[in-house]
Formats: sequence, structure tokens, C-alpha cells
Amino acid sequence: LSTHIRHKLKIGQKLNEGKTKQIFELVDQPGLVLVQSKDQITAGNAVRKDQMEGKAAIANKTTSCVFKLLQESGIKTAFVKQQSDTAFIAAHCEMIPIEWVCRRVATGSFLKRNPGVKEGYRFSPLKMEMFFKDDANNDPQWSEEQILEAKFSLAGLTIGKCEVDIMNRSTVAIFEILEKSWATQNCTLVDMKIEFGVNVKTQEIVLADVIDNDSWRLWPAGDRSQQKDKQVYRDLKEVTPEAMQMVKRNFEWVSERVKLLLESQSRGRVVVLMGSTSDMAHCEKIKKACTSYGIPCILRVTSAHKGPDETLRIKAEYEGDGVPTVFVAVAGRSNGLGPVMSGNTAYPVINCPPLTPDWGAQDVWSSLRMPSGLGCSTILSPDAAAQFAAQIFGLTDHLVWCKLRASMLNTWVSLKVADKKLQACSV
Ligand SMILES: Nc1ncnc2c1ncn2[C@@H]1O[C@H](COP(=O)(O)OP(=O)(O)O)[C@@H](O)[C@H]1O
Ligand SMILES: *[C@@H]1O[C@H](CO)[C@@H](O)[C@H](O)[C@H]1NC(C)=O
Ligand SMILES: *[C@@H]1O[C@H](CO)[C@@H](O)[C@H](O)[C@H]1NC(C)=O
Ligand SMILES: *[C@@H]1O[C@H](CO)[C@@H](O)[C@H](O)[C@H]1NC(C)=O
Ligand SMILES: CC(=O)N[C@H]1CO[C@H](CO)[C@@H](O)[C@@H]1O
Ligand SMILES: [Mg+2]
Repeated sequence: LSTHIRHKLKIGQKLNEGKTKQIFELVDQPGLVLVQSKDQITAGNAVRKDQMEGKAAIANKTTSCVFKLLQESGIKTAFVKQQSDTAFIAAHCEMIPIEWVCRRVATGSFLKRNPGVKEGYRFSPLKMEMFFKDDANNDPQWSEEQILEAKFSLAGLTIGKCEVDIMNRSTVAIFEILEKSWATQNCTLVDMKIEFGVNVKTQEIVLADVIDNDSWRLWPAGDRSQQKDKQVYRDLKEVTPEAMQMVKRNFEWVSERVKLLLESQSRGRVVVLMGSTSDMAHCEKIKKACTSYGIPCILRVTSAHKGPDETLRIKAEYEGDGVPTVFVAVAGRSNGLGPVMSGNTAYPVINCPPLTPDWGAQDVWSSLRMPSGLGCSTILSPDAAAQFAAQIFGLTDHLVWCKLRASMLNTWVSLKVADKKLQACSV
């Protein structure tokens, strides 16, 4: 451990050490740990062990970018922040000793365990496999029942059906987020393995350990011969300095590319048109929700009844600069605004009328029953209108899609946890 790090952080005792990293307590930051990478590469359970200078630094970059991407999407992870070239701070977890493997394309050990399946077979839905982390027995594959019967208890949480379901669902969501992100680089995420821990403070199950090129297979343009992951190292016939340089170059390629996953591939915006400032509170809710998806949202006031020339001028303003736009029309009573917009633009229009209890049941029809040729949609809840706009942008912007995907997972997990609590109370 470098003295540089020692000075800045009060490093406590070593809590854990594995093949690729060491875990240290942080004296001044209870609940957090320092995860320090080791400068060596392992494969086939450390049978082949070679020092590879600079590997740890590249791994740090890979891990920190991937965790940043997942965290910004809304996935719960142990990662807190990058500390140095080779170390990061994470929430202290008790690790669940199961490797969750998720596959889109059949390759590697799957083919050996499932003779007859050809390399390249595509799994939809994703194929899930679990392996018990047990070096002495070569990490045996485990069934769900074996995990349940092991009755792991970590940080006071017993790993039962609910926890297994949460890890299963989380693994799928994490894979899909990374798959979607790598697709922007024309790179196929073939498979992935991850581990979960129980956060000792919150008792939540979070993605922990690391995700780097040890953790996945990446095939540029879906082509195995261009693989950029650790398989290159495993496949080496002979470990020569030149061969190790190639492995390192591949790792570098990944760590450079992985930064690009954090960049949006397309820009877009939501323009909310309101018939009157009396609808401001409703519109602010739409804006807040858009912002949570990272989508800029602009509010304008215009009435299609009282100033149609101005409505069409504002429309032209946003059609003229090439930024993909979703219009949201907020008009109470007779909604002329959304339909007029929809009849005059090829951009999507969402009606989000602020209905009142007295006339709402009648007013809503002015947003629903359209003349022919109009394709606007109507969504009553401001949050849901923003979500629908996000889904439109998510078709081309992976960062928006990832937020939607993580939110779906988090909703599912909340329901699961709420049900577990309720069952515990009623027993
Ligand atoms: N946030 C964390 N808190 C506590 N322990 C962790 C955390 N992240 C990783 N670990 C654990 O640190 C140990 C060292 O990691 P690693 O070198 O990858 O081990 P292994 O060789 O078992 O894969 C492992 O037991 C791993 O589960
Ligand atoms: C994971 O989820 C899938 C889909 O719901 C299910 O088929 C599979 O049995 C689950 N596996 C575990 C270990 O929970
Ligand atoms: C992306 O990958 C496909 C194969 O999946 C390939 O045919 C295509 O040329 C690649 N495109 C770019 C821009 O690299
Ligand atoms: C993952 O990728 C980086 C390069 O991007 C490499 O240096 C690092 O060693 C890889 N991780 C592991 C654990 O092999
Ligand atoms: C993503 C990334 O580059 N992570 C870190 C790796 O190490 C350097 C050196 O300290 C950090 O500055 C980076 O943030
Ligand atoms: Mg490990």
C-alpha cells in the first residue's frame, strides 16, 4: 500500500485478501473500506500467475467507470469513490459467496457443461448460472435450492428466497444496462459474472466487488476473434512478454472505451407548452421528472385558442435547431393546444391535461378524441408523461434507457421487500 494513500486516509486492519485485491478498514470512516487492486493477473485459479505492471491502474479505470455508469443509472452498488490509481473506497460489505453468471451468447464453460449447444447460441431471456465461490473445489455450480439450503447469514441478513430473487433480478438488470451501453461501441457483451454483498450498515443487498474485464466477455462487432477481455490471456499458448503486451493492450482498449459508455449518444429535450401559468405547478412536476432522467426540459406559455400564431412560432423555434424534441401540451378545459401541435409537427406530442374534479371527466375527451391524422398520446400523471418522453429518448440514448431500466428494478425490489416485511409482521 503506497505511503501516499496512508497519509490521506487512516488505514486500519486488513479485513480480507483475495487473488486480485486487498480490503482495508478505514479508521475515520466507519462503514467504508479501501479496495486495493494487486498488480497481477490470475487465471485457472492462480495456476498461471504473472505480474503485469500497470494492470491494477487499468482495472481501476475500468471498475470506476462501470460503477459510475451503474450508479448514475440508479443501481445500488458498494462503490463510493475513486481514491487513487489502484484503489477505491467502497461501502463495507459482507460478501455473499456466490458468483452470478449471466449469459447472452453461449461460449466457454457453458458449452462444456451443455454438450450439443453450439457457440453463438443466443439466450433470450438471459441465461443465469450460480457458482459457489470455493477455490478448493473449483467454484462448483449451484442450484437455487443449494443456495437456499446453505442459509448464509451475512451482516445479520439471512439469504433466503427473497434475497436470491433480488440478486437474480439485479443481475439481469445490470447485464442489460451494460449490454445496452456496450452496444453504443458496437461491442457485444457476451457474458458477465458479478458478486453481491450485504452492506453492513444498511443490510441492503448491493452489487459489490468489481466489474472489469475479468468479469465479462466483450466481442467487438460480435466477433469472437476480436475479443478484448481476459479470455485472450486464458487462451495464450505460451506466456511471452509479447503476448502479455497484447493482453495489456486489449485491457487498455477496454479501459479507454469504457469511458465512452458514460457519454450520451444523442441529445434530446422536452418542451412543455402550457396554456396558462395557472398550470405551473403541474408543469414543474413534469420538469422535475425529466431532470431525473437527465433530459433538459423547457417550459413555455402559449394558448392555441388565444394565440395560435404564437403557438406555431414557438413550435418552429424548436423544430429549427435539429435537437430531437418531445412536446408536452398542458391545457385544462378544452385542450386545443396538444391537438393543434400534433397536427402541425412530426415530433411526438404528449397531452398532459391538468384535470379538475368538477369537469375533468368531460374535459379529458378534448385530449382523447382526435381528428384523423393526429398521433398524440394522452397521459394524466405529470410523472408518467415525463417517463413516456424518457422512453421515447431511451430508444436512442442509452443513458436514459439505463435509468428507466434501473428504476424498474428498484420498484420491483421495493415491492418484494415490502411484502417480506408485511409477511414477517403477520406471522
Ligand atoms: N466492498 C467490499 N467490502 C468487503 N469485502 C469486499 C468488498 N469488495 C470485495 N470484497 C472482498 O474482498 C476479497 C478480495 O477480493 P478478490 O481478490 O477479488 O478475491 P477472490 O480471489 O476471492 O476473488 C474478496 O473476498 C471479496 O469478496
Ligand atoms: C431467476 O429468474 C428467472 C426468471 O424469473 C427464473 O427462471 C430462474 O429460476 C431464477 N433463478 C433463481 C436462482 O432465482
Ligand atoms: C458493427 O458490428 C457489425 C457486426 O455486428 C458490423 O457488421 C459493422 O460493420 C460494425 N459497425 C461499425 C461502425 O463498426
Ligand atoms: C480489466 O481491464 C484493464 C484494462 O482495461 C486491465 O488492465 C485490467 O487488468 C483488467 N482487469 C483484470 C482484473 O484483469
Ligand atoms: C476512472 C478513473 O480514471 N479512475 C481513477 C483511476 O486512478 C486515477 C489516478 O488517481 C484517478 O484519478 C481516476 O479517477
Ligand atoms: Mg475476485
